[in-house]
Amino acid sequence: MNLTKNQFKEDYVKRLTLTFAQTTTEASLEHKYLALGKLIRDYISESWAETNNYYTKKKCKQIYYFSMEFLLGRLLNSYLLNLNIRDVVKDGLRDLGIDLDTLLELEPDPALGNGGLGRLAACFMDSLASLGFPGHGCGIRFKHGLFNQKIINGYQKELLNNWLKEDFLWEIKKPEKTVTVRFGGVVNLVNTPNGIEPVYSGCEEIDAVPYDIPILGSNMETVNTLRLFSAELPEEEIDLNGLQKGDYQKFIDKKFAVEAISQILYPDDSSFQGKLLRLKQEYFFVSAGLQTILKRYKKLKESIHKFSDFVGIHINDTHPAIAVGELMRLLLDEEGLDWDSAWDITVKTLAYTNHTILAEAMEKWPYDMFKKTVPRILMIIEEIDRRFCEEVSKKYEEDYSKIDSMRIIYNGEVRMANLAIIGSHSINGVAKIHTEILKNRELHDFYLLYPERFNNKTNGITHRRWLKNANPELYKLVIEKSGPECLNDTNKFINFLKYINDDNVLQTLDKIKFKNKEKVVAFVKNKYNIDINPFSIFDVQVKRLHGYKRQLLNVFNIIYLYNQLKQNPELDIVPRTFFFGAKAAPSYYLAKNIIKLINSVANVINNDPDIRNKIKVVFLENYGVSIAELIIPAGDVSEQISTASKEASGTGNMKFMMNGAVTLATLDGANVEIYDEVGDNNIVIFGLTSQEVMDLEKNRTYNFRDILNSNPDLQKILTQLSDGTFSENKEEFKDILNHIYGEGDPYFVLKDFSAYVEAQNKINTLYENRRGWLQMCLVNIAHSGKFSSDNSIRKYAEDIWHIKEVKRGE
Ligand code: B1H
Repeated sequence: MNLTKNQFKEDYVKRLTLTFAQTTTEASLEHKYLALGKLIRDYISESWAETNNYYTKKKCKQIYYFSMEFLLGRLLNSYLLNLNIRDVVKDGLRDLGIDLDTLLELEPDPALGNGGLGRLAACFMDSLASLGFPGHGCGIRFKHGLFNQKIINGYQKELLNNWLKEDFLWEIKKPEKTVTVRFGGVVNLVNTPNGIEPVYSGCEEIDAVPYDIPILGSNMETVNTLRLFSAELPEEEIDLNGLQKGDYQKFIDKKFAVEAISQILYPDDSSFQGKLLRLKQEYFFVSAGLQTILKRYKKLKESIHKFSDFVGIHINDTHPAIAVGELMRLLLDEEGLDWDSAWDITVKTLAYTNHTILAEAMEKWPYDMFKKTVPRILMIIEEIDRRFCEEVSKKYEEDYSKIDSMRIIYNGEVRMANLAIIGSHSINGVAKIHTEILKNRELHDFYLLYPERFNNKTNGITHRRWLKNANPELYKLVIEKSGPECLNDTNKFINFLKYINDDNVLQTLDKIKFKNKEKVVAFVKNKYNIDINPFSIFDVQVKRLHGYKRQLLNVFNIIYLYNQLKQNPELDIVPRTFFFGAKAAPSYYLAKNIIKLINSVANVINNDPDIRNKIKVVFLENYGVSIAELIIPAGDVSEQISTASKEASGTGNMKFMMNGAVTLATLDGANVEIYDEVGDNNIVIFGLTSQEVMDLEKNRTYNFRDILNSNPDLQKILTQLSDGTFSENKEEFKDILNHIYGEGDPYFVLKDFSAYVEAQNKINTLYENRRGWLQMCLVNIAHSGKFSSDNSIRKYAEDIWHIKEVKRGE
């Protein structure tokens, strides 16, 4: 937008005075921040209304991205950047004696997601709006987002996240758009003059109240909507009469049970718990979202048969897969369509992304629970299942194993992935290798049945948040050197390659990285009172804690290095700082035990004078989007070391690359594509391949003892886990020891250990050649443009959603 400094100052002072009846000198920091936020919201609002009107007027096809999680991160700085007024605002505030960066730190970080899946949804929202696509988000307004992690004596403690403690600046409550969601009860189908109709009795009705957040594109024109629903007790249920009689316990209990639906985000990443409340959450936002979409559609006055020409709905993993049943219900019961028409519309409207092949993450609801909670949806799903079996048996005749593997209801469970696949016209994986594994192995039978539905859409990240916002100096350098065409097309980052032999550019890269590292040094000193060396290699593994992500492999190498340095304090290595940031699901004991190990190892190493500060270990508490924005720009080495075949894509890998880190990786997920881009000389690859892992799993031929018996270094490390080296309590690391000795090292940590140590040595050697290292960083930055979520979204738009960019002027 066009805004002069003086205009901004005038607007700001006015906003502050009108809102808080204070001048800039009297106002608290909090009020200064809130006034700025409210002013920016004003600036956005006009375009927001215009965008919506335009979409309606032009009857643009609109996409709704249904996701349980949206891990947005702080929004104020993004809004400023996208409005292109950050500099004006910063200067204007400075004139008023206010520091913008201090205000930005006051914004709460809405943690409405667990990890990659939720962050991907947020990057996609940003890209949709920035490219000018009509695409919105639909999810839950969790009162409490992902827990805040506190490390106490090395253990993870979970604290309640209370991001809504103060008003959230960016949401607008829309009570008039409330819809009702129905749970439980009994449904009977009765014959009426209008045909068969469901009659409900004894169900519970809940209000879904929408809160809208504006998603502002960098094109300064599009403002899409992220609509999050909150569960409330309908007003008519608030029986004041009852309250007066003092009989309010029942009312309180009911209110509590209803509001529970949007109280808290389940903190599990990649594991399925089968909890009733979770099923209710899923149906709650899906039903509310679909009802809203249908209402809006009706205003277009188009035939319901054309629904999929105007609406596309994306199912982000199986969490919203119940949309298949709910859309059918709305079309059959509310719109009165026949089965075949309703089914045709449903399949054409829905598309599904699979994000994992981990068996423990697969959503399978107990049949009885499903029936009690959403009886009408179960009836419909049973009919979908019956028809599906009929269709498949025509094709495969008596091959029951095929039917059993694909049908929805099986063994007393409702399988949500099967439902999503059968009810969608498109099924995509999130990286090439992941999609291949889906097609050839996990979903092979479905692939044979519906080959045309399967496609790959490699994940991406928005460079606006992960470069422009998190590492502005590097962004400036890339744009300055690679040309203004990079502004709108990150594929042009490749022009940066021209500078591979330009010492000035390489030096500038070095300086920028160093400054970013110094910021982390100051943060770590201030927060943990640990001194770290900004000249050391910053080796970073930040992501959720999970066995398959193998933080354990990283720690084993650190212990190995420690042992080496103890034996030979003269050992010539480049100083290293190992950073970890990871939350563990509260009930995932192995993961929590690994956190304890990291902290115990850190404590020993950081305080051992023999080590002479050659290595340091830092655990960054409460890892989330805000910490990521600090640490990723400072990373030299990006640890992407999952057991091959297990990490569907990864997106942290892309963020590090874009910020000029060298990836140390297995050939898993999108690492494979990063490798293909940058080539052998600009990435360090090690370990088992996906095929090797899958073969070992299939043949059950892996025996960790074979590795252990021939590797004294590993024997020593495992002994140290129970001999008092890292904890006086010799039982301390029993979950980890059981993971190896009891479970047989399911993620091949021991198997890949030697290869990993070798790869780490290679990193050391490469880093010693400063110029060569900086050249590798440059190559990585230049190739990172390929992994922009803009590219991913363009492909979704073209292949799956069939929508075009909207230019309002036209
Ligand atoms: C991913 C999940 C996930 N895959 C269950 N699956 C959840 C599964 O609450 N739950 O029950 C929550 C999340 N998350 C991640 O998606 C993959 O592991 C990453 O490899 C991938 O990059 C990311 C985005 O596609």
